[in-house]
Amino acid sequence: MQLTVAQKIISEHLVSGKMISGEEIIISIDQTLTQDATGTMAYLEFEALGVDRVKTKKSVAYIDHNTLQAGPENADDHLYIQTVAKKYGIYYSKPGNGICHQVHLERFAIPGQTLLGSDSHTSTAGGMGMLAIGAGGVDVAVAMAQGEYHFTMPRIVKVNLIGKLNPWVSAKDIILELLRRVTVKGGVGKIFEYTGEGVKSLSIPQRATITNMGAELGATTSIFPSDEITFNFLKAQKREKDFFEIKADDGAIYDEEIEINLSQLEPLAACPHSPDKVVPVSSLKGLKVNQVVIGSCTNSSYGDLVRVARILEDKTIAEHVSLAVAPGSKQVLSMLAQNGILASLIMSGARILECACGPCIGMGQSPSTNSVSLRTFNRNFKGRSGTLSAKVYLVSPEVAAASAITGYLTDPREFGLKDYIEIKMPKTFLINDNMILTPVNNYEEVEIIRGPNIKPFPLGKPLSPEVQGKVLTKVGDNITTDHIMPSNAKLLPYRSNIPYLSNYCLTPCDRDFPKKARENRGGFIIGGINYGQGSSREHAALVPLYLGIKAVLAKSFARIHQANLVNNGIIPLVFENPKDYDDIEEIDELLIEDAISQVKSRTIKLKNLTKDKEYKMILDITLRQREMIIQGGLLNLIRSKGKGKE
Ligand code: MIC
Ligand code: SF4
Repeated sequence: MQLTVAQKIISEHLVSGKMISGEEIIISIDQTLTQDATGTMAYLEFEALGVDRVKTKKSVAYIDHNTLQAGPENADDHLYIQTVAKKYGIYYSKPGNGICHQVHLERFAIPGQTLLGSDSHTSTAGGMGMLAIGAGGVDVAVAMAQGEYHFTMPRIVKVNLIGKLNPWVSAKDIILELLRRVTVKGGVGKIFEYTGEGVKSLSIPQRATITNMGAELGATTSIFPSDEITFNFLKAQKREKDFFEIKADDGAIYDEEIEINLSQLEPLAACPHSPDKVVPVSSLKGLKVNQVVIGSCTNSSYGDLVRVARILEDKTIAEHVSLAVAPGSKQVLSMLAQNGILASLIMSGARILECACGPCIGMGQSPSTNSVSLRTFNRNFKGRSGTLSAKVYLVSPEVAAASAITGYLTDPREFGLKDYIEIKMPKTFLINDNMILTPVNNYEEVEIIRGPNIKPFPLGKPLSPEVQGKVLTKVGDNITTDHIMPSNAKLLPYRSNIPYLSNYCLTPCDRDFPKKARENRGGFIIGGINYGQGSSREHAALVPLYLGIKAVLAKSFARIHQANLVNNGIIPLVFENPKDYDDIEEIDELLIEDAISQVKSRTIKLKNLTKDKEYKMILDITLRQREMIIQGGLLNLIRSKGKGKE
């Protein structure tokens, strides 16, 4: 049978199930990654599974999110992760070494292998031809303990790239174009697989920009074939032995097909407050810009920053602009420093930040009130920058750099640089893995250090026969995990402290939500379309669990969030008739009778006691997930079946 790249990798790793879209499958996981904002929970959950060592070929713990240390909390979390990593055979990438996805691409990603990461942008490694999936912390904990991952076989979308990018049009514009067409909910349940003659013209970091932002489509993952460009990248990283060629068979069958003609693209921008509100940069001409930030796991590679530096060379940023640059990794920053290019950035007025997520997750550099911020990042959700009134536009590094100079949103084709700046991939990157601590043999002697900020995580309870409670809040479409569990410099230090975080749950939508949840001892949340889009943060389920949320009723769910709810024993119900959404109001009293037998079926009867009505709700989850709901979550399910096993 002729197979696509994704199907080849899945079939090679298939432990059970059939590779038919919509069927539950189990695949073996070769590698895992965690970062520090999700890592503390993931490792607490891993410890609860009671195994001695990770079962993967390679697991890596990165510190890249919570690097502003305004108190001991973040440093305590880092120390916990460092010691837990040492104890269980996990590589540890120290703070300063770079953003997990950039470093993973450089030093660990392997074509043809599988990667599960507790971060939604884990798909970045798809640029290397790896099947790389973002998931909640407990799924990653289980993958480390058992070497496996359960998920629903996605539909495979062929993205046929034809033509070649014109000068000043960038890989970012390819994925922005796809977001414009498909939207932030259009990728749910799908893998985007890139093919066509256009693939050859894209470097690995460019491919990784595209697979990275596949997360914004809501996709399960995105993947490129591996070819001689992949080989050359690996060779330049002195990892040619990791190369494995993988391409789709002629005649492979895809579920859907999209074509993008690269030659017809122009510089694009995603407008506030969603990555799919995409328009041509030329249509925003004259927009005054107050801040420009270049970096994040989407656009902080060596090539990206060299081009930025060349645009900024011998120029000064506009008087009213603040420019910040966060290189993606120590490798990128040290290469810029070594060849002197860093000086062009500094001389132009750029504020050089450490190699970390930084402003992307609101860790510093919040823009001023009502200002316009251009960012090369992947998300521009309202308030994510740390400034609620800021208007954040997502653009390519080229647009960002040109605009920093002019002070207005600028199409780089009109910036006045005569020639396009071609960047050649270096023959060899500067390689020094001294910030990656490797697993040790004498792990029995390692003592895990837990600071006072690390609190136990809430554990779901077995499902009660009657699920009853009030509607605590009703929110609209496309609610992000940044709404459900906001993250910023003030809250991120408490990622291992669920009781503290619970004071902020859903507050961007409903300031009184935590109070109402406490007063009513939990209840129900009502959401619209694509509820829980965005990050993989499990906290968006753990915190509602802590507040006693029993079920979320929505028009549809984002993939990772739905899995996180189920993993924590919260029932994700979809309105069979979306009009019922309009009928339910806050404070209505809802009841699921005979819940244990009802969750075994696809349709659930939900009573509105206040209005004396009954709604049909769909519970579209797998058999194993139904068991999870009954047992009160994944950890309880595993425990019920014996240590570390299912
Ligand atoms: C994000 O970009 O929102 C994050 C922060 O990287 C999250 C993970 C988290 O919330 O810790 C993600 O994308 O999964
Ligand atoms: Fe970090 Fe931003 Fe990438 Fe998330 S999207 S991993 S916060 S750089």
